[in-house]
Amino acid sequence: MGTNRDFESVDFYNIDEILTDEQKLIRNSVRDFVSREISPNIEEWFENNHFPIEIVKKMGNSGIFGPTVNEKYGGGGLDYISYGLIMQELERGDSGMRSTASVQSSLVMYPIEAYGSEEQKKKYLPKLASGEILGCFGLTEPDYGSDPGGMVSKLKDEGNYYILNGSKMWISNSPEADIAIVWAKDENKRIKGIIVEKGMEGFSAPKTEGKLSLRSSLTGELVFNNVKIPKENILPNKDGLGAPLGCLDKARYGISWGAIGVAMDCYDSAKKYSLERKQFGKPIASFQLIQKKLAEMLTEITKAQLLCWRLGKLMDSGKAKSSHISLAKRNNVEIALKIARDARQIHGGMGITNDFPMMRHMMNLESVITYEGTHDIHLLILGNEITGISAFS
Ligand code: TGC
Ligand code: FAD
Repeated sequence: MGTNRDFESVDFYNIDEILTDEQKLIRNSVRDFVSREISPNIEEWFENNHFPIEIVKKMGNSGIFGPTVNEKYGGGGLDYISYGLIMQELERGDSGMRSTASVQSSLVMYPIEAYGSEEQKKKYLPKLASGEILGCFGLTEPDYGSDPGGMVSKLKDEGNYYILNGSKMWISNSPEADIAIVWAKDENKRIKGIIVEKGMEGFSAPKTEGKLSLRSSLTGELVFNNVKIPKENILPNKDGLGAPLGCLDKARYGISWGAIGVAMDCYDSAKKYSLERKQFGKPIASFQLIQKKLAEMLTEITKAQLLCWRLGKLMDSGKAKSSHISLAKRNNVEIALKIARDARQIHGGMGITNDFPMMRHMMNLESVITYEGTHDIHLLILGNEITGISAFS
């Protein structure tokens, strides 16, 4: 019982039959990694607001970083369903752990591979893949969260180099990151991607304190005070708001799968608890209201699994639209949050303790439903897709 119980996966529609042997192998190896390296420690890390920096190398050694990145740069060269399954398993362990991997793979390695020069790819990707270095992604600013296009961080061309000024807020991994992919406007108001390295003069990354969510993940600011940026640190192959938003698509896709991991963990715990816990002389699992909750959880998990599998196929064939990804991120995080709440109720008073994972998952999901585009922003992205009318401008 509890966070460390033997986890049993949910596969009501035999989805394993449509996964390849390689995909199942990858999923099972990350599942073992989580059971070995994360689940035994996560409640303590969460309680102490501790990010275990040593997990970065362990994840790197286990092939968790850059699964879709080309093998010649140290990536896994895998398909998007494999990537999704990795995220599902990690987030079953903890959303903060999945966050670390999402940022490294989708928000740091992806832009370097997709928009970087050959030199940048060779310099950074193998080290990011192995976990030798950790990255972060700076888009959000204190006054520009849902509306990143309004950002005021500035890049000024000084001939042989650029000067970067501004600040970023709510940045996952930032206090420990060796490099930051930062988005700022040049003098033509065009958004550019910049690789900022730890130790550059005028650059600091203070930790954000007082978080009641994602407590095993580090969050901080990025502050740039006349930071001198060599010209070779600019990502040359894409600029404009579409560049950072393209990275977000990959991370949002991973979150869609990750949320299923949380939902499965809560469902598994609730099912087992309800079969063991007796009230009125019988297991609480025999009461219709408990069965209703469990049946609804299973239904939503199964729908979410099918949604993600199909979305993965669309990603692999290059046909996934941003709005497809918004639908999945929005739906799956919402159902995971409801399942976490219902599972907590099934555990009664015990459900509020850290003997069980639901409260931690619930608190984490309050960040997940906010970052990478809030729940309502994804709804409006879908509204735009349906009507052709943007509610933003
Ligand atoms: P809009 O006019 O719609 O678009 C501007 C340009 O971007 C293009 N575009 C996209 N390109 C690629 N992927 C997407 N998803 C795209 N969405 C839009 C678009 O075609 C256009 O291109 P062009 O060439 O015509 O200029 O932009 P808008 O200013 O109206 O804003 C649209 C909106 C609100 C949907 C967008 O800004 C948005 O998604 N806001 C939410 C911000 C957000 O998600 N921030 C996340 C920060 S990172 C983070 O949270 C990491 S947490 C990680 C972790 O720990 O796991
Ligand atoms: P706001 O944009 O101020 O939104 C506040 C409320 O207003 C929300 O409910 C929102 O839905 C609503 N709202 C805003 N605009 C509209 C509209 N047009 N119509 C209707 N409602 C609207 N960012 C990064 O760049 N990198 C990171 O690594 C990163 N990690 C994060 C980690 C954590 C733990 C958290 C909490 C956030 C992280 N973020 C990161 C930032 C995250 O992406 C933003 O918090 C998010 O995009 C929302 O921005 P905001 O917090 O400024 O909220």
